[in-house]
Amino acid sequence: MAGEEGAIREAARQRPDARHDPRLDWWRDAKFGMFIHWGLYAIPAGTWKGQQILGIGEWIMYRARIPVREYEQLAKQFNPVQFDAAEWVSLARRAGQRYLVITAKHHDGFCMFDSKVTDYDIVDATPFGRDPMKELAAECARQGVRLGFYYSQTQDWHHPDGDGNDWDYDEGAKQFDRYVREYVAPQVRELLTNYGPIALIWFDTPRRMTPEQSRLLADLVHELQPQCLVSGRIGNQVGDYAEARDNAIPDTAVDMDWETPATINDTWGYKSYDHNWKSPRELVHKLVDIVSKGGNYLLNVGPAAEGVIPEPSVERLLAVGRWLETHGESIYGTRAGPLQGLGWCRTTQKPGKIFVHVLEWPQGGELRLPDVGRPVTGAALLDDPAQPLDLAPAAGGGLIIRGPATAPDPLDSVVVLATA
Ligand code: FHN
Repeated sequence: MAGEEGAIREAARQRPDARHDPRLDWWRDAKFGMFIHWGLYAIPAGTWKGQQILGIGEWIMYRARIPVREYEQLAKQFNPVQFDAAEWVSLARRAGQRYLVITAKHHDGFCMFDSKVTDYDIVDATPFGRDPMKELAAECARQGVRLGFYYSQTQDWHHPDGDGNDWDYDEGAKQFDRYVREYVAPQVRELLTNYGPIALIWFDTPRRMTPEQSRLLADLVHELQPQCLVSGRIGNQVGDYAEARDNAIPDTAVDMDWETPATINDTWGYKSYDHNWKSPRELVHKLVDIVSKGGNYLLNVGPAAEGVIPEPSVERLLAVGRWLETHGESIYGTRAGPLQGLGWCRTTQKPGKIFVHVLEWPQGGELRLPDVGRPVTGAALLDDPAQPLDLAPAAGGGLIIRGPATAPDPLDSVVVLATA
C-alpha cells in the first residue's frame, strides 16, 4: 500500500477541471471494470525458445529482446478460433463489471483491430482474419457493458519511431513526434470512428510524451466522441481521471476520480505457468478497499492464444459477482466512506446510508465504531435488512453494534447504518 503520492504518479493525476465533470458520472458509479490484455504475446505465454522469461507476459518481446522480424512471425500462428465475444462480455456482466477495457494495441505494436494505417493487425496479418474489437463492440452494446480501448501511445516496439525498442532501432534517430501525429493519432481516429460509442481510451506509460502531445491526443478523443474519457496515463495531468500505479491502492481516500488497474495473478498478458491467483476473498477485499477510498477497480484477465479466458480467472470473477449480487448496493454508486484508516473495516456511503464493510469479523460479533460524524438512527446487515441490530453509544464516543457471533458472510459482511 502507498499514500496518494506513492500510489498515483504525478503525471497520471486527474485534470483538475474534470473533478466535477458530469461526463464521468457513469464511471464514478460503475466502480468495477474488466481489463483484458490479449495479443500475440499470448502465444509464447511466457516462454521463448524453451526459456521461461522473467516478468509480465506481454513484455516478452522486450525482456527477451526479440527482433521485430522474428516476433512478427507470431501473427501467422494467431488463430483464436475459440474467441467468443458474447461469452467474454457475459462473464464481465456476471462478475458485476460495468465496463470492459481491452488492448487494441499494446507495447508490442500489434494491432488487435482492423487498421488501415498498418498491415500489422489481426485482420491483415493472421489466419484468423476477424476483428475482435468489432465483435466486442457489438456484444457490449447488446449486453449493456461499456467498452473502452487500451492503446499504447508511447511504447511501440514494432514501429521504428515508437518508444522502447533499442535492439532493432537507433533511439537517437527516432522521430517520436512524427509517430504520434502520423501513426498514433490516425489509429485513435479509427478506434473512435469504426466501433460505435467508446466509453474511454486507456492510454498507458506516458514516458516521453510532451504536454502538447498529450493534449493533442486528448483533444482528438474529445473532438471525435465528446463523451469518451481519457485515462490519466495520457500523461501531463491531461487525463479525465487519475490512474494509480499497477496494483497500488492509496492508504486513505483521495480527492480525485481515480482507478487502480490490477492483476488477478501476477501477469497481465497470459503466462502458462503463472498460477499465483488471488482468492475471491482477496479480490472482494481489494474492491471494497478501493471503493472505500473513492476509486474504481479495473481487474485484469489474460486470455490464452486460442481465445479462452483461463478457468481460474472465470471462477474467481464469478465468485466476486455472486457477492456483488447481494452486496452491490454497498458498492455501485457509492462514494468514499466517512471512516478511513481502520484495519478491520472499510466504509462506503450514499445519501442517508453508511455501509460498514467488516473485513475481519470480531469474535462474539461486537463492532466498535468510532464516531461517523452524523447521527445514526439504525443498523442492520445488508443481506438481512428486516432484522435490526442492537445499537448503543460507546462510552468515549462512537458506537457499539451487536451483530451475530460469527461472520455472516465469508468474504465481507456489510452492516448498513441509517443516518440522519
Ligand atoms: O507496461 C504496461 C503493462 O504491460 C500493463 O499494460 C500495465 C497495465 O496497467 N501498464 C503498463 C505498466 O504500468
